Amino acid sequence: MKQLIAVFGIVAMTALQTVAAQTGDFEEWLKGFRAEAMAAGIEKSVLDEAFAGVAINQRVYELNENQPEFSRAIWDYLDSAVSETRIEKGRTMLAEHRSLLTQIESAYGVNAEILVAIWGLESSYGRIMGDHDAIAALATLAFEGRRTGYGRSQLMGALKIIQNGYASRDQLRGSWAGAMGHTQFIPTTYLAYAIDHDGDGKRDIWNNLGDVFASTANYLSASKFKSDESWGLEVRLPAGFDYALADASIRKPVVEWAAGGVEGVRGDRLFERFDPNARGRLILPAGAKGPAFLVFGNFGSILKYNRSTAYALAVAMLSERGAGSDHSVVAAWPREDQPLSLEQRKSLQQALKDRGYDPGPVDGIIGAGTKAALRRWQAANGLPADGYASTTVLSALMR
Ligand SMILES: [Ca+2]
Repeated sequence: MKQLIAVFGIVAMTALQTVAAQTGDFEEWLKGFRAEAMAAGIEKSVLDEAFAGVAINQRVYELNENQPEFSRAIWDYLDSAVSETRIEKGRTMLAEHRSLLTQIESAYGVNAEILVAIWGLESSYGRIMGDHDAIAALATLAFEGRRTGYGRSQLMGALKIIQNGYASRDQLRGSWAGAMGHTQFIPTTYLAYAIDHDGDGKRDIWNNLGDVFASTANYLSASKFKSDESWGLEVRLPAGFDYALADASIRKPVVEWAAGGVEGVRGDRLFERFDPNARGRLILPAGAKGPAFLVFGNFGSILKYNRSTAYALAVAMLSERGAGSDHSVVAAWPREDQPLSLEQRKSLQQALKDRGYDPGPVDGIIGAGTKAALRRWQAANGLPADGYASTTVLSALMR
């Protein structure tokens, strides 16, 4: 017992010393940042109010340093993101706020169902908006770690929000990364796109649903979202399809996809649903063994909101379900084919390199270079060239 206390004492003291050292540095850093902010036009009174009592947020510091070893499979994400509970609640919210949403839909050209889907995903319809003090969280990110550039620009943005009187100092609460309100705007997005819908002088994305929906619609509209167009649909590919066509850089008119044998997964012909000249791209989020989707410009607008295919698909599915459809994804996800861990992704890149298919740097990031190298290796080995990095392809490569 005595020994345990002694050991615990040492650990505790080390931790305290680290915090003390960090706090000293933080105070020093904050002086420099304040000078910079004043040079950028932020008033001293705003800085005094904003930083009174602000210290490093240890929890934010740790979350920022934590690089996940495993990425989540898209089907696991979609199972929870597009749950029956969220669909039901979305339908209730659509009914409850119908007149406000219709007003905003006609003003901004963004469908009510899309707005409510984003609202449901970002904060579970306002239930979980994050309760971190945004100034402290952003100052922690700006001070040290992997996101100092992001932290600095967002902290400066938060100060401008206070100075302009859009929101009060104490209202600025949100996620550990500084995303705030019902639809999780970061400060620079807020400054550029937040709207005072009810005209009370505040852009209140924390309490006023008119401001929330109008701000979100305004942001999507700036990303070229169009309410009379579709996000896309799940499609069926013909036998012998050239998977090299499912590439982010290949965008073709509906007429060409249809001529190549692509059709709706429920047998619907593309012409009947879309403008034959609308340009779309094909995505295979889980490779050739999983579902395929033809996506249009609106899908790209949703991706600007959150740069994740899984997220954009969840918004698309939720919005369709909200609009009354009972469709879910038809083709089965390859649930046995797990995504790769960081180490496995590096092994895959190294194996491609060893076999003469240069994937670029061996960094565990599956980007365009790795996908292209993987496609070349798959094509040379008589496999569907989908460029999808999974456990199956890794073991085939290692053989
Ligand atoms: Ca307002």
